[in-house]
Amino acid sequence: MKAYWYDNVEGDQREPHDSGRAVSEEKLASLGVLYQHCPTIAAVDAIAAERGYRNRDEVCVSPAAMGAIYEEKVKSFFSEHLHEDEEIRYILDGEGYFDVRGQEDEWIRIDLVKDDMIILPAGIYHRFTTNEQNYVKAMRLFQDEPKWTPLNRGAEVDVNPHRKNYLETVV
Ligand code: KMT
Ligand code: NI
Repeated sequence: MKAYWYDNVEGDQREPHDSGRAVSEEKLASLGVLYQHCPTIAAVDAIAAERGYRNRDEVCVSPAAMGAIYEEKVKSFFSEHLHEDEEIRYILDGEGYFDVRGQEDEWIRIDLVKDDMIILPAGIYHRFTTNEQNYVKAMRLFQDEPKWTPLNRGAEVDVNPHRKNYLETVV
């Protein structure tokens, strides 16, 4: 895992967009974003058990796995959104970027590789993209039913109770 402020320079979302200014794991934690290195599935299982996550699936985001809809999917993952539940992702192979909004609403890019797990709190605005390798295989963990309805950023979602609760935890 490596995190840094996004450079906001025009260009493909899959480019690194590294401003050169690093963001620490402590800073991420202050936003409620938790990083875990899980070298084994046993380590993933332990976190899942601790947090009451009973279900999981795997997704492969690549042109080979998705065919013609790949580009469209990659664009849709990159629309800024939040969820009413935590989002937990564990990278099984390849690499991808999760961007999360910092306290002043600036983007922080989190570069995740194999064995990296990220836990995003409910209510944080974020987005995802593959990198220039166009390949990531990830495990999605969920508590009960798969429920990761993305609520796209907008006036209505800005006042969602989960958004409000989240903001209270960071200020
Ligand atoms: C998400 O939440 O955007 C995804 O599940 C994308 C694939 S998981 C790396
Ligand atoms: Ni999401």
